[in-house]
Amino acid sequence: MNCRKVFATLTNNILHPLSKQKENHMARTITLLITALLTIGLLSAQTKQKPEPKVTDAKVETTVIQVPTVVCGSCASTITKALKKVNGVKTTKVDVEKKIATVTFASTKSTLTKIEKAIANAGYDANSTKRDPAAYEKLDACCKQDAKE
Ligand SMILES: [Cu+2]
Repeated sequence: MNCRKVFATLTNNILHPLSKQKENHMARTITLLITALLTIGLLSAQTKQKPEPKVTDAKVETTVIQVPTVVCGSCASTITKALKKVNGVKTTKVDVEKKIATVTFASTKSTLTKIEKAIANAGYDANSTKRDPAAYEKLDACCKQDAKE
């Protein structure tokens, strides 16, 4: 761009501020368009990445374990604490009334057998897995009521 052109443009802008506004407007529109395109690009890239975690989610299993020797809230918290230490276990919910433990776990990291074993090692029967007698002995007196009956 030579001096003359620059001068002409400047003069034009001074004389016709409207055209400058138009230019500004266009520049803004272009910026907005680019931003929009970039956003769409980023969003679609994220959408493409999403299926991966979904695959992992699909491997989360829910199991309902019979825990017939559970008698109180203390039992429930003992089991919950024990299961928290099991690799792959996501959630644990012990229902004292129904005597069941609902456990969600990543099947890639854990198995039902491992979960049953963890409950048994905490002193409670889990499905057909019998409790560890030594662990049972260490439980609070209130948690041993099933043996007295
Ligand atoms: Cu108890």
